[in-house]
Amino acid sequence: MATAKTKLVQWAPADIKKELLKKYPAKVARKRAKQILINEALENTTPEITANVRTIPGIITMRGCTYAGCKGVIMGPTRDIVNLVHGPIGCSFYAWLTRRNQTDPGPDGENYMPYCFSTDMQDSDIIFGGEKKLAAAIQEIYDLFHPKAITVFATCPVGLIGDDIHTVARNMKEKFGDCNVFAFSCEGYKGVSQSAGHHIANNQVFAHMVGENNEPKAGEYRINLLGEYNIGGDGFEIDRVLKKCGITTISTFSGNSTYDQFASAHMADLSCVMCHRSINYVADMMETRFGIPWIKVNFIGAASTAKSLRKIAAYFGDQALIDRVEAVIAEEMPAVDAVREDVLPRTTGKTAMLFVGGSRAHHYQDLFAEMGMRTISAGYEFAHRDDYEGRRVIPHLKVDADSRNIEEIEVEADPERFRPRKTEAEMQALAEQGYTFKEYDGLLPDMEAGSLVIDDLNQYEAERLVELMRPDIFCAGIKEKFSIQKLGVPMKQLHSYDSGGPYAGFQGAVNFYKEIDRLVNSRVWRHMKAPWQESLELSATYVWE
Ligand code: CFM
Repeated sequence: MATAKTKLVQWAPADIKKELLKKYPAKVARKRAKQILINEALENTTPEITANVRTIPGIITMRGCTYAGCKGVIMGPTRDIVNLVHGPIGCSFYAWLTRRNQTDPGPDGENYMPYCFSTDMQDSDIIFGGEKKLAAAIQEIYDLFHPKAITVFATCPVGLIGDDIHTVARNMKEKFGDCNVFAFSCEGYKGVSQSAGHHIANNQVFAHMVGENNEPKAGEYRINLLGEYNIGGDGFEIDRVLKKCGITTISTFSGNSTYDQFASAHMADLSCVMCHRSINYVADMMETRFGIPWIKVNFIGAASTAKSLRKIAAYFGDQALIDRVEAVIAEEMPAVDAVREDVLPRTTGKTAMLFVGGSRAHHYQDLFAEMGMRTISAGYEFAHRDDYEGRRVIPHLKVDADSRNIEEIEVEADPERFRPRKTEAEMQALAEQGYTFKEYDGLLPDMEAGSLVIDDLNQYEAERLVELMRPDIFCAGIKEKFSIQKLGVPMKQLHSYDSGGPYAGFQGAVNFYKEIDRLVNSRVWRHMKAPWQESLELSATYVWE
């Protein structure tokens, strides 16, 4: 059967951009044009992209809401804190167990993940206020479970009626005395996407939990792993590798995390940032208040994993750790290479498109590159310009009304607990070796010149893009899954991993190679034509005829 693959070479990126915009009204086209960029990064002129701006109403975005970013993303994966949603039941139900962040209850067995906590607001609460109901719900949780902490999340109606969730939380905290209760003003409408929810969550986690436990922590080479959420067990694989290297993880923000990990995070000596978009605020605040430097890491892709481990080892600078890390890489890589070499003849030259959140559309390009696959188009749902162009653009970002809506908290050095982890001379020596702290170059410099980078892609553009360019695989989320597959192109969910994973670390890379090989080489996709696509004339008959 003839495939439409040949279209790829017939279309220049500028023509594809024109095609995507053709059907829009002039005003919409002008706006979207600024979010569709033809990459020229390899010529050293990283172009500017518009990002983190409001979605055009009605355009069917892939984005989520601010509440999703706060409750689902940052706090959701924590196992021993009760997350109580103040709002209508749907907000809680649809955020319940849908993100595939895995947990291991650990020796204490405390794990509230299987529960769905909600105040279940009704019409009468909207009219008369929901504060009493919220206080009663907090009390009920305390009586039933006696958890270390209860967190409260505001949904849209709560913001609209003006329930003072912070005062309720503070009063209950004082009343209990042995349970930390605090709230998040993360109403769904608060920002332009879930990204606002990350920021709100980062602020409150830092203000209410980080630094609460000053007990010294055991272990050598102590790090925080920031922005790793244990989707499909990624965090378990990263933990396995770090442990094998002798590196101690004091806290993970927030895959399979516990209250104590947040409370003790200031005891680490280095913060390693995996997902820059969701957690860079905590990394910065941790450095300012406690003197913990941060670096960007990436454990997606075997080569990236090795590189990140070496970077952590180089920071501590201890020969024993450096040797251990090399030994672990040497031990892990043969199994990875064996599978990679097996799939390479079948995957080399295939093409991928990645439209995911605020970091995976970048990280997963490494895994595809290891399989000889090219990423011809990619973009984030809700990233900011620094995730595309690198952190150097941060001082030039426009602060609009939507970003101003999110509180910036003032953080200063802690008078007792601020402790520089390295002397100035040591930092200088690392810098001279080319070691970079607080740096992230973004997605654009890693993509080929001429590739299409699209921010906040929508349903219509996704389908047009696939029809025009016919990639061998398209990666996004559940909302896109079936519409893309109906076009005859395999679709891999890179949010939930469908039912697969882990894909991080060495063993994760092996899983990914095998799965993508199966997907891009399966013949089933060419049989995806619906009857009306095969024959344009369908005649209907009544069943009783
Ligand atoms: Fe970070 Fe994430 Fe992502 Fe994200 Fe997300 Fe996610 Fe994501 Mo879905 S924290 S930005 S808000 S890596 S839930 S684990 S997959 S959109 S690319």
